[in-house]
Amino acid sequence: MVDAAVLEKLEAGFKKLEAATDCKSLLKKYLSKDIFDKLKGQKTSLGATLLDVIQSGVENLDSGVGIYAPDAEAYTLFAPLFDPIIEDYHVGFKQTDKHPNKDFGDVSSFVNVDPEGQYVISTRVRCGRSMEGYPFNPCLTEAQYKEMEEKVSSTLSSLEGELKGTYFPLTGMSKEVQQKLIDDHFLFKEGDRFLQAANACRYWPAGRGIYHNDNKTFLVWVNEEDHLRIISMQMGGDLGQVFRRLTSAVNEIEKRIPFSHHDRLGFLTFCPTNLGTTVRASVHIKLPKLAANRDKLEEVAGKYNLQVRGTRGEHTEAEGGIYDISNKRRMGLTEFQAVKEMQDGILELIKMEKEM
Ligand code: ADP
Ligand code: CIR
Repeated sequence: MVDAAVLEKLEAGFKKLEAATDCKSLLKKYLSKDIFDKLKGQKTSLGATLLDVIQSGVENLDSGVGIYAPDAEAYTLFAPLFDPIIEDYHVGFKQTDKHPNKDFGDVSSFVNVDPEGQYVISTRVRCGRSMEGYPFNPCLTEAQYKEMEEKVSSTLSSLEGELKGTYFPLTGMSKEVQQKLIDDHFLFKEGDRFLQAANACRYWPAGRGIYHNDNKTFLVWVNEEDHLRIISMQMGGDLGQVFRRLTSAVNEIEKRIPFSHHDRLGFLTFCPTNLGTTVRASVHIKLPKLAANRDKLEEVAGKYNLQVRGTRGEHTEAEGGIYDISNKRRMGLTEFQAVKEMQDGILELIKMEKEM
């Protein structure tokens, strides 16, 4: 049984969403009264409710999506809400569709998207992974956060060659070092209100940290939004080199840590936008002519299934005309296809900019 206090919050949240006529989130779009009534009394075996799923989007009416999965079971139990949102975000991944098996494809077919270095400042590809046997943020205990951090950092310490690096826990890191890592785009920001409202920042900074190699081209975020975010990045537009480094890192880490995988949804993540491949391949790019109007840029990018973000990531503004442009879809296509979609779209945008 769901507590009376939780039910009361749920009813108030639903009313708030109903009244928010200018709210554009997918939560608002798909949480009908029927679905709400069907799901409000449900509880996962770890005790998570619909409130855990929707509270971020209720508190932040400017959310693009607005929901998170407190544990793996939530994707099944609350499927009447998750499934249409997944289908909408991942552009046509239907409720009867099955995400394909992992396939990095022929990584040598990726190119430098800007060999003359005129537009692209840097390139990054990341993927997310959840550790088997652990729920997501709102259901984790402080002891679990620390245990996971220990498992991940000790595993990463066995990596060699280009992937060899050091783990830096957030606990004890000076504010200066932390801010420099954030400003240089290597570390997650602190105090994300969407994550906070989703109950994803409890016990912060316990169990959180970053691993990176010396030149910060290979990085792993530990226990931020997802258990692991595996990242490859470097200056310039050499997507081939960036993706090759990522695939070799993921292959190495997968040999050592078992990850949560769902037969239909692919790799499981806290946010439904990251399911499936979990891959976000992005460039930091300057397109002064195309970007003279951000709405226009977003419209053109949308045609290629690309998403435009600000310089410091999601929900930020562009600084100095630098945009973060990445593949939007992560489900219903392979890792290779997700990165290819980004490569093809960026090559088109650069071509358009040149012709303007
Ligand atoms: P995520 O990649 O996990 O979805 P964000 O949108 O919050 O998360 O971005 C995380 C960080 O990665 C931010 O500091 C952002 O500026 C940085 N970033 C993303 N793409 C690039 C890129 N191509 N080059 C450099 N930094 C990047
Ligand atoms: C939102 O709904 O805006 C936040 N919860 C973040 C969603 C993830 N964004 C995305 O487009 N990948």
